[in-house]
Amino acid sequence: MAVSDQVTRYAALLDDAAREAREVAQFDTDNRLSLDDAYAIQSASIARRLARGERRVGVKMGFTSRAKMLQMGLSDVIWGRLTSDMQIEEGGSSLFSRYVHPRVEPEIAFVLKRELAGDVTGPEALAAVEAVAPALEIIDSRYRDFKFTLPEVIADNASSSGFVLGAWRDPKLDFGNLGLTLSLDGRVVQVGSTAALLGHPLRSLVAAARLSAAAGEPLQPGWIVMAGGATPAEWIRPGQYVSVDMEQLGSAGFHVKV
Ligand code: OOG
Ligand code: MG
Repeated sequence: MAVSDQVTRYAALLDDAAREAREVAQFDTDNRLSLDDAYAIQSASIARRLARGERRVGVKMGFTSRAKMLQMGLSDVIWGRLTSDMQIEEGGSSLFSRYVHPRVEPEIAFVLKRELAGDVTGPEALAAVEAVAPALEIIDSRYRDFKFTLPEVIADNASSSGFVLGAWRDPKLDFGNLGLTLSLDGRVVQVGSTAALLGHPLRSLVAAARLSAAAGEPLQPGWIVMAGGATPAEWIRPGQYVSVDMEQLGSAGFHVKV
């Protein structure tokens, strides 16, 4: 099969699976897909969402902490695309039936005030940040048993399914090593720090600027960048209240609706 046919076919498969909250079998266990093929599939699958009226709102970074690399057994930093329908209102709810087998992880998010592209330094990246916020990402791999190869998870938009943003704060606040907890129904299930993200979450933003520009989609003013899970992800169940609490930045949460 020609590569372009394969890209179209896998993009449709993963987009349909996400829309219908259905799992699919892995399709590249013999490692035929290159990373470029995988990102082409991701891009084509997101193009289908945009064609249905969703808006592009930013970027998510993956495997930026050792905790996540170890949990998933993969060690390359990856990225995915955020669209408008993925955002869950802070304090709001999200239907469990929308997902296949969702997990949640605590993150820190940036919103940009200007374009940020290519090889930038940490201070340059910081100068483009309008605000920072505590955040949660819902990851819901479309692959059976949440098992995948690196190209497969990239093709599946890095498992991204939803995100919640807490109140935006001034980025002048030193957010390089803030303690954080992830709680389910008020019970702490993970403890970590923003320093888990490549040593400093700004490094994740620097990587996002480089990778997005290389893909021809430079980070835009108003875009959100999710820096990556600071702790292992936790399974979530219907009826739970999921929250992140971050030193100085405050908290963010949502209900998993039955
Ligand atoms: C892949 C997504 C990784 C992160 O924050 O590291 C990710 C997965 O774990 O399914 O979102
Ligand atoms: Mg994540």
